Amino acid sequence: PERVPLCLDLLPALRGEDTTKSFFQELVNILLSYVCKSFRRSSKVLDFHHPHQLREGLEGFSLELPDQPENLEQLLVDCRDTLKYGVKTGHPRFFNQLSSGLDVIGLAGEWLTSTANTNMFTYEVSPVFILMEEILLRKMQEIVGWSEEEGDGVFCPGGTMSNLYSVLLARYHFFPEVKTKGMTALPRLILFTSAHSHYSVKKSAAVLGIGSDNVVVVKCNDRGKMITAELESSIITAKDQGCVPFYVNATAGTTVYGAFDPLNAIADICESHGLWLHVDAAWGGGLLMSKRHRVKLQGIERAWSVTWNPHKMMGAPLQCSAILVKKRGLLKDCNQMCAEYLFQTDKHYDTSYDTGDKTIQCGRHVDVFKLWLMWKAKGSEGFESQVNKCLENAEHLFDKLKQRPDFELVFKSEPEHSNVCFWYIPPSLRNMSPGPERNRRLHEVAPKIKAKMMEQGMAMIGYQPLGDKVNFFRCVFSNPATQTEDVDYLLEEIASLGHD
Ligand code: ABU
Repeated sequence: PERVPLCLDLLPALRGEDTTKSFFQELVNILLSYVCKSFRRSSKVLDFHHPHQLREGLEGFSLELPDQPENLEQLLVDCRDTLKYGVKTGHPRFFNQLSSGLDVIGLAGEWLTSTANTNMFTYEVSPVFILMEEILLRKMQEIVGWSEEEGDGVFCPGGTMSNLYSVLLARYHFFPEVKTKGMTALPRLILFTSAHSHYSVKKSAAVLGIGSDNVVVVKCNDRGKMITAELESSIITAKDQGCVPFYVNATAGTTVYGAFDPLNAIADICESHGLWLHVDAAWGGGLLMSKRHRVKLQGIERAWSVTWNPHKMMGAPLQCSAILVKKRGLLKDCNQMCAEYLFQTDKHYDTSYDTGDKTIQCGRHVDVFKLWLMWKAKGSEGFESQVNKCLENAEHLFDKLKQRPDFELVFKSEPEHSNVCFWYIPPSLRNMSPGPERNRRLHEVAPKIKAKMMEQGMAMIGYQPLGDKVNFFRCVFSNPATQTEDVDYLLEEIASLGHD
């Protein structure tokens, strides 16, 4: 009988081309079927199983690692099952995360990137990708509003890393001796960020040895925007206490409320106190692509550094995050270690293109090709329509919620980004007066609805408490596949699962 092929029969095996081709054809069929299903409303967003169920193995899908090789047919079944029990983040009814959607061109870019399997540290191994990164960074800097003489940056693994870079660079800018002497050579540094900002600012302070206690959390107004008077008084207090303020993070598009801090007012304060201004536009940066919405980021051009995640609002496949730095050369000065085995200075090309020494990584994944290809495919205008459409979905949801007596908005003002925050109020709570007992019961509503929703698998949305607000739903739109009919579906689904 004919032997079922094993991975040893694939290339580089002698005469392995045919086996490799048919293996890939089968794999492409699996992937294609998954892609098509992801967009089909009749298919589930997820087929949820508890960790112990998946761990124990479902219908022959075993996660255990064998001693003997499995054949290629089994590997294809494993590939199919891996997708089957995962979450279709490209599904039009996946509202759970800031990064969602399945961009077909972006996906093609990711496939090509994996096929090229190279490293972003030197021009010699990534000539085309290094130049694409330069072009993309320049384009993004131009969109931010920096002049041709300004601007540097790198793509790195996610918004948290981009924010970490910003704190690292700010500290180096004011205290270059930190690179060799460490924190012992420095005074007590203080940084400032708003109560609604991303937790990565505190994490950066912890990772960089500044300490999370030295992050001053500035109060926000009801809409989640930093109160600038509070920022100014916190800076003065820190100085009076003998500390050295050096950095302010302003958020353009907060994670939960989608709020935009007043960038110009914050920039004025930073200028008058000589502080580094970072704008975390991981989520809000995409709005720069829209003539209608970019006004919300007015003042971003005054930032010293900017985080912008195209894997969020622009729909690039994960991961795709940039840290943009106004001052040219700072990244290199701060991070360069001149490893001689990699960054030889006597190479036969312009070694300023060996950008690896600007980063805190050594090996670096190619995150740029998919975005470059998407930009080619859509043009800047394509991104603009995509962003506008997501915000229109948010406006639609907001209008619907205003009309319904069974839902309550967390804040009454129009959404600025695509975040819409709300409670579902079950019949048993509708006539209860506000107070601790109602809050206690309301806090339990969203987790219960979400659990049922995940068991059924037809939609997915996130919830959280925030400040004095008990658990509420946060709906976000970044998936161009989502239509208003999906928004309507979501509300009906929540109401039917939450009705008591
Ligand atoms: N800041 C990372 C994204 C968080 C979210 O998807 O909700």
